[in-house]
Amino acid sequence: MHTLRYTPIPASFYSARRDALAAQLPAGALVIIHANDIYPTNADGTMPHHQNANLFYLTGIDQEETVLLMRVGEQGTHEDTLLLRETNEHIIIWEGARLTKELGTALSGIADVRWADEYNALLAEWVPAAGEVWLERDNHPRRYTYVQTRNERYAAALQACYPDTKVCCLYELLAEMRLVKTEEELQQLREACRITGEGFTEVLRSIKPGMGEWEIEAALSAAYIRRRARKFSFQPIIASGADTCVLHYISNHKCCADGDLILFDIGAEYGGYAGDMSRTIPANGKFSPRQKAVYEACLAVHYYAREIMRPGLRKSEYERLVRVRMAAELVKLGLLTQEEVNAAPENPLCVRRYFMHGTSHPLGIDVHDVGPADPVFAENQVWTVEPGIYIAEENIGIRIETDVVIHADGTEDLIPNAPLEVADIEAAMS
Ligand SMILES: [Mn+2]
Repeated sequence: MHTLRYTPIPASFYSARRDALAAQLPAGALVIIHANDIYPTNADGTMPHHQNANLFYLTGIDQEETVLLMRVGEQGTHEDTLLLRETNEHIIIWEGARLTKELGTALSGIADVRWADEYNALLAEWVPAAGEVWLERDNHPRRYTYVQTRNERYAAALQACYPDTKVCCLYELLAEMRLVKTEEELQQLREACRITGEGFTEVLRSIKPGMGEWEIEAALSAAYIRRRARKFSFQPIIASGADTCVLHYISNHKCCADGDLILFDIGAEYGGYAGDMSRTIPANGKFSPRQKAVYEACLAVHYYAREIMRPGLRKSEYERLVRVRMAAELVKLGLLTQEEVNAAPENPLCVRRYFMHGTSHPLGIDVHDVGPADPVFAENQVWTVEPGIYIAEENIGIRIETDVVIHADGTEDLIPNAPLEVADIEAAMS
């Protein structure tokens, strides 16, 4: 569609997602999902709008002030209404026209599109008539609430206005749905990952000692946006030297010194879907023997993790198996003793001294995408695979991450276009 930088998923996908959600809800349920707020910075400034992931998942609409209302009837039938911000003279001059009702329908598959000023009147009619009101809430286990979201604010207001109305949370249902990707979603993720790997490989060739981490960030940003990404899918980590051991280093303010490693944790966002990749490279194009030994150890664990990621394996069991494999590598590197590992050989938590994060998280609209607490791997789930070894006393931090789709017979690497082996990295940089 000419109004978007990306090729959107067809509206039939969004209709099918709403059908699947409605099929799990009781007759009389009213679903209400709001766009995320536009957050202020200072003076007349705002943060860029970032769409609510569940609203995007169910409508494909990436515009502020959007609301999805679904009235569920018997046997999963449902009537959907989309509220959009109406364009006016002021908006046309300052921001450009917003979606028309026709475009709203074309993108979302929802026939009943109205302007957002009908919001209060519609809810005054539909909320008291509803048996249950189902609201979007973010129950991610690691969520930290700095401010109330629009959806949380509405939940509080609803309970105050209609204390007898039963309010239910959509989080678990949508988390379960979003964990398994459809073919349309896989297509967006493949493109996000293609851009992520291709842009990195292009930039890799020009990296030299003395470059600023920020210069590499700028080159990556150009490489991604030129390929129709909207932006990085998260704050990019370009960490050299000691900062390779800072897991979420994002200031990217140092110059890369000869002999340093540079750890990249980067991703492009395409069509609302996130790529997420880590690579670790020598600033001067050649790994030292010790850097190479640690890299090869991490890579062995990376391949092992991809190998055992199969339908039917539970996530926590997978993480345990990866820890066992990592323990063996850390012993070989002289970082752990065999005695330490033997104290708990089935689950050697001592590896956390050098590998302190999880191996994998779901990937999708969100970089840390939603899912049930401890899911069982299944076909068409998309996961990152990202073991790391961080030795602060040696200024060696290595993380090797790709994204994979789980198929019946194994995993599909979504970033095969970025060098992974030592020889390939050194060749690309020579
Ligand atoms: Mn990741």
